[in-house]
Amino acid sequence: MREQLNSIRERAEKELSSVEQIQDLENIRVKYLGKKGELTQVLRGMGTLSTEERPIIGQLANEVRKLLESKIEETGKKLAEMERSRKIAREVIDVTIPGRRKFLGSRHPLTIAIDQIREVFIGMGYEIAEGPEVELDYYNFEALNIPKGHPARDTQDTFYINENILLRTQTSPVQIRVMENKKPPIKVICPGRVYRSDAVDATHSPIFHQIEGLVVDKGVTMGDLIGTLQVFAKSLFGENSRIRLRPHHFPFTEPSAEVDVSCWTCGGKGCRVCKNEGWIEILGAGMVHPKVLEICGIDPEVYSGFAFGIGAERTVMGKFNIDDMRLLYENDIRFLKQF
Ligand code: 2NM
Repeated sequence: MREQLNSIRERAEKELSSVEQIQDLENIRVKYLGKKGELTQVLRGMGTLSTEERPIIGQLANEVRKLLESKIEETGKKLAEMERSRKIAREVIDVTIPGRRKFLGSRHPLTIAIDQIREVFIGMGYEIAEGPEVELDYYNFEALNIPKGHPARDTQDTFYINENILLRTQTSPVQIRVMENKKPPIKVICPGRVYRSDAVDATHSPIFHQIEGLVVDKGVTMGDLIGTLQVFAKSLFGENSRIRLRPHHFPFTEPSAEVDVSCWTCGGKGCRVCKNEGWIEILGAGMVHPKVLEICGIDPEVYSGFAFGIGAERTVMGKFNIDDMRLLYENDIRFLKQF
């Protein structure tokens, strides 16, 4: 039994000295110290020994067990430490590699212009009103004094969903809804997306943006309209800019005008930007037609109002000197980065 114990110690120590995996270490433990392990078997056989031999062999067996236990623990620690070092070596981070720069986006030029226009009118006490882009024929045309058969509602220009429903061609239907729901005084601007069945080219897009304005109160005159548009032009295009009204026709205003702003590039002398005109057309305006007021339940004998519509794309293209409208929708980062 003494030889057996010595043999167990020697073989276990030899195996422990060359072990490389935690699992192999566990196998060694089971092999010698487990329930059916070699050392356990020896201890079980001690009943056959004489009373003199039993304590001596018992002590030796205990020493071997303690020795193996401590060697196994020690080897386990060593293996864990080795594994940790290997892991650290694998996961090494080179802190000298330069970082990746975060790309910060910017506002779209259209948004910049629309926000600026909103600010100007908010400064004059206007509220912002919004409405559906999928609109009833009634609000887009009928209530705006554009009866069936009028060229403005030609199917060439309008995207119809069905006979009564269409994509709004202007933001005026929002203003009709405001007038229906609110008693004067009314002072709103309606920025938003509008749709017309136009082919895409440098100055046309089937989806574009408008900012329409509406003021209704007692005693509102053409003078108020002109003063308002003058303030608008100066805030957007500079203190020296002037406006010019040319007579025009809209079904929903009377009188109506197309409005030009003096060229922001040459100041009116004539240049490439204004095609030598000195003036650039950016909006339409007029006094709200009495029929439109009446349709909305506002007495035209008591109240009057003015309205205007600003083309957002046209304004942005002017402001930023952009010669092709398509650039505004292509999302080319090299273009957008410039604003
Ligand atoms: C324009 C030009 C002139 C306009 C009229 C109305 C309403 F609802 F009051 F009748 N809203 N917007 C208007 C007038 C729009 O856009 C070029």
